[in-house]
Amino acid sequence: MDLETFTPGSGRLEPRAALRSDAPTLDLNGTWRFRLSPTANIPDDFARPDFDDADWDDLPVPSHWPLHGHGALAYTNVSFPFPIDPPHVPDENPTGDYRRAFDLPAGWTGGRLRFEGVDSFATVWLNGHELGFSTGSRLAVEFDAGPWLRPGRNVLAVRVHQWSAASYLEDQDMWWLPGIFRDVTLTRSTADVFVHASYADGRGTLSFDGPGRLSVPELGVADLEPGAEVTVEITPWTAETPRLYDAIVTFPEESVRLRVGFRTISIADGVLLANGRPLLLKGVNRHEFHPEHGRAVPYETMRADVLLMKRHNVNAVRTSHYPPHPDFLDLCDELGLWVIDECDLETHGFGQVGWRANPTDDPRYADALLDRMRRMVERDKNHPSVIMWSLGNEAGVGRNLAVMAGWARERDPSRPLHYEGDWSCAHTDVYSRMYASHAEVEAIGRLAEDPLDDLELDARRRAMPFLQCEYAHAMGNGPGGLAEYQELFERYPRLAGGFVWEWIDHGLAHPVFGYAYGGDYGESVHDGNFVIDGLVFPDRTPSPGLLDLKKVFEPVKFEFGDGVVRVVNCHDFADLSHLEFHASVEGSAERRLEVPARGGEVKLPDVPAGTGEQWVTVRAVLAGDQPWAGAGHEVAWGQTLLTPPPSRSDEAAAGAWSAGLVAGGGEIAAGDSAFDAETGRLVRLFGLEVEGPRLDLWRAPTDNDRYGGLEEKWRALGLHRLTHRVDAVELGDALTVRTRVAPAATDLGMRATYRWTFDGGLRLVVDIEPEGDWRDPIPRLGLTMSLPLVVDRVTWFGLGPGEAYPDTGLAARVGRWSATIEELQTPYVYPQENGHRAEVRWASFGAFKVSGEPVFGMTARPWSIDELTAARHRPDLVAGDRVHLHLDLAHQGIGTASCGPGALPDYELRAHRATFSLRFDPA
Ligand code: IPT
Repeated sequence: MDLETFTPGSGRLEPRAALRSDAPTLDLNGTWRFRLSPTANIPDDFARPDFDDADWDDLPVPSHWPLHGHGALAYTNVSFPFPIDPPHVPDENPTGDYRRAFDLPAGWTGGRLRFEGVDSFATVWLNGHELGFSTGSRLAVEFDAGPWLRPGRNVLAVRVHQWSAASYLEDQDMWWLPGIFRDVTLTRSTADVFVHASYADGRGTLSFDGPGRLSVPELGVADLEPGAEVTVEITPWTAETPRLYDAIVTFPEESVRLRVGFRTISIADGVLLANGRPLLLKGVNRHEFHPEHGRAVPYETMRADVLLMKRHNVNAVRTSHYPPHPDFLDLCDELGLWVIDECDLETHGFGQVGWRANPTDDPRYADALLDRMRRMVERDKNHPSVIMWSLGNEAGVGRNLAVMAGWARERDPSRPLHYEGDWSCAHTDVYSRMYASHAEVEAIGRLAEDPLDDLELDARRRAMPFLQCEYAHAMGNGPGGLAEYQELFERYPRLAGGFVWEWIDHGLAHPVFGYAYGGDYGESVHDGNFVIDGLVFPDRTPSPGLLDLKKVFEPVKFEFGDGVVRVVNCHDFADLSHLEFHASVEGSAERRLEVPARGGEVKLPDVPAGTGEQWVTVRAVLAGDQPWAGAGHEVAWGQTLLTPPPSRSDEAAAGAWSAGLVAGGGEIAAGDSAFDAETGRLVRLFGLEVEGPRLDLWRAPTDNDRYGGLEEKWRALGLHRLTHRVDAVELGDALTVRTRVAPAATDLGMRATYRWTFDGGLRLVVDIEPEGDWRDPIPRLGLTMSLPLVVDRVTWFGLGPGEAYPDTGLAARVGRWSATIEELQTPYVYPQENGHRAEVRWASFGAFKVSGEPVFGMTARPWSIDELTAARHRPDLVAGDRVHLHLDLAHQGIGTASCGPGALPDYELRAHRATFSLRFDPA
């Protein structure tokens, strides 16, 4: 087999739509016989029906063989894991041979063997006869089996090579996972149909191409002929209101069922419209992934993805970076998501060699690229959810894009074309970018972007809607900056929104590491944990980033005034009649608010004023069950302050400070608390042995700190190895401890003066004064202390229940929260700073309580920051016998610099003069 051919396949049938047909179909999934060879040059005698495969293994189909103990796993983002020398491939070319026998039902004649996805180069034999070969891993292919089928037992054999000339087209940022990873069927269906269902001026128009006759009983449409058009009274399809109509197309030999959604995508005055109204894409990029099955994703998992997205106010998906399993698109039609369907094309690794020999611009690859585009469009053309075709991802520029785009425009003028890799937008209908900063997005929103050299192209592009096909890289802790992007998307009509990178962490379940990432299987070339950058953890638990995204994407907004709330409907299409509204003050029962379907101002219920700080929370929940969530599911919420906390001066006045500090025996005692007389450090707190709070500037770098370059700067400064020098311990009415905190080998430092007073509780005021020329942001400004493991639950009043940093934690609300130490940890696959609770008024640790004056940031862990910094996988973190408590004044923002902009200037933490006060009281 010539693996270095540019030809995408041979012996294949014309691509056609994925359809539900009543034609007989045989499911060929299941257990196949399997043998893996390290090279491609082995005899193909295994394809003979009488070949003895007794010493082969069993392998499930669909699956990837490296996830079943055969061969090696590898992850790279951009880099090709073999030399760049198209169309050549390495001699080491894992080759999987598959065999399975099946019995043909009596009376069966003819049929097609259909493979929904084989990674990567597949040759197919039926009863020893070679049917052909195919490439294009994430695309369906069919071979005519008819002439070679025989009654009774048939033997199907498939040889799958991992590497071929086509591998240069499949350099997506993901695990390299060969195998027959999607369904295999033998079907007697041959039908193809292209349904056109549009919506304008309150009515739907329906027609179709292909032979057959189309009926939509619910609409009274019967036996429509190809090419004929009917106008019908319908409810249009939108992601918010995914109304589908059952249609049936009958042919002499079979009939197919499909679900028609009427909708029209258009662009007018540079604005993206659906059904004539502006469309704002609140999207995510979805790779197919399952921690055990890789891209062989079970149906229930696909469904779980769509449900999770819907429940987190996501309304759009980009199928990065290949067409998904066809069932996924059915789910998007049914449950309602706008989809950018992306072609299985990425040649990113050529970027590392200056895009030399890029297949995108190599005419010898033109057929292969066109083949991929055709197979995507033909397969997916009937989905109302699919609103744009994307030519691929990160494939540079070149002539073959024109070939793909030209064909697609002709075949399907109803859908705009997308491609990000060519900023001139020569072949697209929308201007798309990835990771553009807020400032650049703003400029584009104002139509004030830098012009292209080619003025004609510039004028074309300036008339296009803009979207960010990737933004807010959700790697590890973060992303920060979501609210600011959304604000821009909502402000400028040209901005059609975007797609957060990315949906899920691709961590593979691993017996030692918990979840594995690049390098964990000994790959020589890999991109580490760059594959762990999702909004959900590998087991699909939402990360704090997804909760923030839900908040930012809320389709209802609350604007509070004096005793009133204005409810603003931000849906693109729906009104508010599917929602119920409730208001409550913590501790009191919820009261129902009557909100008009179009929104408007309503009075907040009168609540008896309490003594302490009180907030009103208003929530919008589903009034009834929806297909994607049950009644009561919260869609949006808002809070407003009802009663402010007592002011600080009142508080100070309330407690009269007394000088109960007594020196003796090497200690300075304050009731059952005590300080070391030498160092002035707190050693006992209300009877608990503690290691006293002291100034700390370090945090375990986040992925954003790390890849964005801050960690390197911080380490160069030595912020991870601060020294503490005590200059004076002075005892008067207060205990004053004067210190200088600084790393070795620099003259930068901080003067930290701790002033303790005692009145039954302990009050601490820390004055911090930087010395020297601090240029870069610092990780953190706070105190670190540790205590014995007597504490296992923390109760606090402040933002919660989840973590929050200066530019994240939008999902956190003011309230009284409680969590165990374990629950306070966010289990990022790659350990890093996490779990910080913000704007804490007070926190109770069982034996004692800490109060802010007025607030502080709180993190409690069963391991130290150094241990967290050193850990590379979750199992590296082992709970010790102490609780490490961090009481913080400030943190550096999170940003999204692992790929994209860092924290916005407002969220940067600069070394500055500061005073920080806290109280410690016995429980
Ligand atoms: C961008 C890729 O399109 C995406 O697949 C992913 O790799 C992401 O980066 C990083 O996680 S391309 C990058 C050069 C901006």
